[in-house]
Amino acid sequence: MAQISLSHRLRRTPFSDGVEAAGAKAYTVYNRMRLPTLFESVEADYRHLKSHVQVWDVSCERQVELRGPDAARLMQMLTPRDLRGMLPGQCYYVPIVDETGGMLNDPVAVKLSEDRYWISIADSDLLLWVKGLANGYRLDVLVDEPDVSPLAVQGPKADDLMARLFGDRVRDIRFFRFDMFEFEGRDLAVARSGYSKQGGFEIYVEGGEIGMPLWNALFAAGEDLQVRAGCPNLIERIEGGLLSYGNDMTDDNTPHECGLGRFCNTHTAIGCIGRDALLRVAKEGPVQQIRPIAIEGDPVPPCERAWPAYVGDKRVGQVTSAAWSPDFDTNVSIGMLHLSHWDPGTALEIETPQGMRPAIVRDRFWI
Ligand code: THG
Repeated sequence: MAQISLSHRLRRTPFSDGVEAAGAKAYTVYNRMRLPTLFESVEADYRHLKSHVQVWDVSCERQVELRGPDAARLMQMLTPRDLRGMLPGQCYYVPIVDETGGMLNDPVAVKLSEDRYWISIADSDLLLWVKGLANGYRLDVLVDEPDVSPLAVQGPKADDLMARLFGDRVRDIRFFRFDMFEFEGRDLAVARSGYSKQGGFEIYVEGGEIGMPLWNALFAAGEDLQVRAGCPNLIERIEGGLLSYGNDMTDDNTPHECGLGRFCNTHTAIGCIGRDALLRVAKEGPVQQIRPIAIEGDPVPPCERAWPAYVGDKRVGQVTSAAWSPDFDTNVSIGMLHLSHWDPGTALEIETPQGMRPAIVRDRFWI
């Protein structure tokens, strides 16, 4: 295929100089910002991520900041997850839904204080929806996109690398919690989270100027740990069942269809914009849902468009993410299947660009 042309509109990040020097071979565009997708090869990057430690420029996970007396009220309007128990220092994975109960985004919410949140967004223009609500409801809250760029440190040696830079206290951060750590005189939020199942941290880098100094300090500290530049890895995230907004789900899907029902408390999330719509559809239950699907045969090509799933002549769903897994010796994939055909063990045929492939619905992801 031809290349995608670069321009100022496809925003650089505070770490772009480091990413380029490290030899990124391909990028995608996410929230109008560059996100590297490949360094050595998807398989080599995968093996390294599962064995060592990587530093990821995930600046494209932009923050929507809510600040002011109505910040908590606005935050609860956005999501069917009950936020009453959320404390400063916690991160919550939160489905964001519109008035029909359709998914607008699946971000990580970060509670900085009682009147201040960051919403660390997936790839959709959530800022516009949130500003619209804040203004339409005349809420006393500031909504903007601050100069904050997440840098992820992921992999089995992430604790060791981070401890060298920030001290042993980073080891005490619990999953989906954050604490403040100093770097070059700045206080940065460091959370135990990230878009992989290998463990690790996300540093919310506030102030683009310290981006490259921090990047360089991580690589200097981790030479003997074989630290490398990396990025969210397609194979690893499918194995782990981490969903990708825009690929695996859109605003046509409810959180329940996405398998995110465990992050919804629709009955008690009073104030959520999509609450009534979700209560209506919850009565019936979803008629389609995300499922892990193993696709047999040789490695499949990248899933650039949804691949229809069939049982006989009947279309029963679609596959939206797929990759060859060296560790599981099969093609791992994520699909959306109709309830008549979503049971584990169901045999399907997937229409790939290389023809029909037999496939089997699994009972869980590959973790
Ligand atoms: N970190 C931060 N921001 C993000 C992402 C991230 N924004 C974009 C994108 N990723 C949002 N999507 C997800 C998807 C999955 C998870 C986080 C963000 C995730 N899920 C855990 C899981 O499924 O195992 C569990 C979450 C939980 O138990 O609460 O981590 O990665 N800052």
